Amino acid sequence: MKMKRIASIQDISCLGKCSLTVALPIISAMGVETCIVPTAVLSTHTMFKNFTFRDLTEDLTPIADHWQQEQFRFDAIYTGYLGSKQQIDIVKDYFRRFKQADTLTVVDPAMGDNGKLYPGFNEEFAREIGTLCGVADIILPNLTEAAFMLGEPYVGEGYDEAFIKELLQKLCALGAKTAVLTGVSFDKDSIGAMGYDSCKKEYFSYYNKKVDAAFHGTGDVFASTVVGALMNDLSLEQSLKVAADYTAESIRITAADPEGIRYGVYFEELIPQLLKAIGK
Ligand code: PXL
Repeated sequence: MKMKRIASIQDISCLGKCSLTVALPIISAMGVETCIVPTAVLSTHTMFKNFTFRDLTEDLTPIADHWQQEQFRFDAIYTGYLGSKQQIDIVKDYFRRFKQADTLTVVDPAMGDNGKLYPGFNEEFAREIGTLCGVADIILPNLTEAAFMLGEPYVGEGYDEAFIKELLQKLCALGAKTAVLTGVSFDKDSIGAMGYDSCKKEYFSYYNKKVDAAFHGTGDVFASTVVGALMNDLSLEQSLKVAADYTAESIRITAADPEGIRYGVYFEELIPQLLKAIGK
């Protein structure tokens, strides 16, 4: 069987375990060729102080030009953390050039958490990311990103299922075919994801036990695993389960190590289990 090939467009944080340094190992391990389009090189992710930042915007269109000359095809295009409106416009151009009938576009609007945007982003940027979500097949925002994209107040707790369903409808109204909200929690013991397929008009969800710890890059672990699982022909619902279990277990083992790192999670150790979970 021909190996699937995807392109992932996001930054390289040299140390920090997020964006491409998560997408590349996870999706490759799942047996999918993972081409990368690095949008910037940072010495670390933005949780550290004094990180270096080299913007690669100028390289993005020449990369697309070359790929197009070579007539490369992609089974999916998956985008994460992006740095500017210009980069968002270029990603839309990648979609126009490389999206064929069977190419899945997955947008993780990685720009904030816990009610706040990451350093360097503002409300205008959030609305721009909303327009990128509008041209995607699947979007994977957390509650913070959803609120900023919709220009609504952030509600981080005390909400009910009807509230989440309404948010999902509004996210699909931006134009995305399917929206998945991550970090959804209706009680103190569980957390998970709820999605809405606007074509089938169906909701789906998956929850597991909440681990009382938060690490950078876990949204990227989750999104990368969803993409990898979908490319292994799992349904979106199955992919959410695999991704939620893998992310939760990565958080659990990291938090359990008192001497462990706190800037990312130990996703590497669990790759064998991840492959079992997708039947490899
Ligand atoms: O995981 C999201 C992410 C990606 N890339 C960079 C980041 C972050 C989160 O802070 O700083 C550079």
